[in-house]
Amino acid sequence: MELKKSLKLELLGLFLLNAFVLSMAGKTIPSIDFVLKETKYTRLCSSKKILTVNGLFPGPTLYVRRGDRLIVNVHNQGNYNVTIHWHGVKQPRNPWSDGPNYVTQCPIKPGANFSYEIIFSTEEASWFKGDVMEIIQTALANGGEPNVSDAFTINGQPGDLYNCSKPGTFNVLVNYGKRYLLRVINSVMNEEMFFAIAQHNLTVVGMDGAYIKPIETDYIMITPGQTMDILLTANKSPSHYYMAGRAYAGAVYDNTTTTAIVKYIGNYTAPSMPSFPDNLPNFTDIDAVTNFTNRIRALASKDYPVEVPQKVDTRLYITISMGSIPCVNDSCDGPNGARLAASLNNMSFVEPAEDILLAYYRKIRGIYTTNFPSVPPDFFNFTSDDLPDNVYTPLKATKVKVLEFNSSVEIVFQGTNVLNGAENHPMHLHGNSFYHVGSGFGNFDNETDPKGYNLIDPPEINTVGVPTNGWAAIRFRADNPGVWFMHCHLERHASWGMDTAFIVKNGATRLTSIRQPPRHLNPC
Ligand SMILES: [Cu+2]
Repeated sequence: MELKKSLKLELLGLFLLNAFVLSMAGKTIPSIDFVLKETKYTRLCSSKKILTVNGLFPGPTLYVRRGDRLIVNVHNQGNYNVTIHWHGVKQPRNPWSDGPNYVTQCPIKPGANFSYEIIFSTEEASWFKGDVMEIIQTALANGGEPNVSDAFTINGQPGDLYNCSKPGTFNVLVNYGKRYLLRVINSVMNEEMFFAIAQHNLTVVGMDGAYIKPIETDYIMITPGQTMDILLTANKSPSHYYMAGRAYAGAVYDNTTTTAIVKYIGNYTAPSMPSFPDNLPNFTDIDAVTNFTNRIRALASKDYPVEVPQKVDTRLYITISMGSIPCVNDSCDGPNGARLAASLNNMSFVEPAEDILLAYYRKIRGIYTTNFPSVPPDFFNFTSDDLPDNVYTPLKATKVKVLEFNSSVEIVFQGTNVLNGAENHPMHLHGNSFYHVGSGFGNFDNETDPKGYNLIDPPEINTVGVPTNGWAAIRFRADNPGVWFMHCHLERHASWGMDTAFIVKNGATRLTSIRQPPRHLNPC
């Protein structure tokens, strides 16, 4: 029982808000230590040990500037294999420090350490993320859906609406008339989130490390893996106001609401209860999702130009599917006793025994193949309401796609309704940002839909929410040599195989080629 409880609590969603900006200067490459260890925390009326960085939950904030480099020595004093991914950091020529397990490195085993060299290039804001292996192990062992979480948190605190949580509720203190920058990060494992602040407008000015044309809105929708920079002007009558986050419903979801409180500094009588954002959309409000995301445009100024490829060298059409793989005696917890799987173009990604990057670099054969399909194996009405359960049976394999250096790439992600599993999939690419040039519902039409592409000011992001039962088109230039993971940022989908990787070949010169590997690499 104890084990079950602890696994359930591991599924706390995490919603981070970072309202502080400092900077770090220095010419030699600064270095810091991250000690990963189990630390006891109390939330939702019970205590348990969770994996922390330097004893902190959420982990420490690193303050860096564009163009900085940083060495982070990660010491694994926890009980599980870990790696750390520096989400949204492009790491030019440096896939060695990108982090995904078995894609660019072997795991850091308990007791071992690894030094990441993080190269910040053009990003305006990013974050890091620890991959905790244990979290959905039970679900993976049994083949079914993982438990939904018990709570979401804002900066590690669930907030007033949960049991035993009121005293710890996160507060944001503001002065009347001042403007604040909120860096909102969706690090929830399995859900897109709506977020709003009672009676206050939000001005979204950046996303995924790039500026956008400011959007005035009374709520946002943010997918796992996305980050947004939001200006908040404290211009309402001094009082207490809730900021709140809740899920945009997926196939299964946690229907609780996390809150923090915006408190004006000064003399006034605080209300017994802060006002709640009545503009926070409801769980199933798909129009709220579309209306918000359709407004996102790149800043596209002289200083921040849009360099979206106008012509395309490599075109990929990738179906995103749920699926299932038969189990002996139908003994698994998925549909009809099968094991849940997820796929891209019906390929369900299998982590290889050795990391793909080193295998590629050292030309070791047998670790992966390069025949990830550019189109789905079958064409059918992907978004139909009544698809046979067996329309796709995912093939388990480690297939990657090779891209020529500096080629321009278009990917159309096609959501499907296989196993009635249609939901919004936040597709995330490592090592590159991409331009989100179009989206729509239903099946992508390669005659008519490209005519509606935004090739003027598409936002430059690294995680795109592919609309439920719809499609999203992205373009980017493959100018970062390396091995780059691409996956759905819903943790359960990624664990079920909704992943692949791109190998971007070297260019002709040293400066357009992968850097030397670090001196110390961990064994698998
Ligand atoms: Cu997904």
